[in-house]
Amino acid sequence: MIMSLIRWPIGRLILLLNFIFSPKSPKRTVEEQKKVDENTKNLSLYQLPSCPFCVKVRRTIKREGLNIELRNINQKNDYREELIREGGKRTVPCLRIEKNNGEVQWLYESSDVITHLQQLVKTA
Ligand SMILES: N[C@@H](CCC(=O)N[C@@H](CS)C(=O)NCC(=O)O)C(=O)O
Repeated sequence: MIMSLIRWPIGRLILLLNFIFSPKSPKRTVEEQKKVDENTKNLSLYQLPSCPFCVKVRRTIKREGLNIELRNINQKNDYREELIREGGKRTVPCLRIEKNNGEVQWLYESSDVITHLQQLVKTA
């Protein structure tokens, strides 16, 4: 009870600071952006709005100018259940990576997700 009372204002503060100090997206040509979008088209991020680790990943998404679907696990039970059933645990952030052969990989740990996203931008 006390923890959720503390967590709520901290979450709001994180969102406010994130809004004020929002990173800028890079300027790309249409062609360049198309290549990046192609590399990230099969990704979706399971996350929560005020989770600091999710904010860190979303800031990378913005800074790198990526179009990745965000799936709020509190907004849709299906997302939470999917994450637990297929990913193995309910920790967020988690990046769902659908490979070209249909195989799905669930990548946990914000730092690993960020490294993966930056790698995709480099190879675009
Ligand atoms: N080391 C992880 C920490 C992630 C984490 O602690 N996420 C919290 C939300 S802020 C969470 O999902 N906790 C619930 C759980 O692990 O079941 C990361 O960097 O991604």
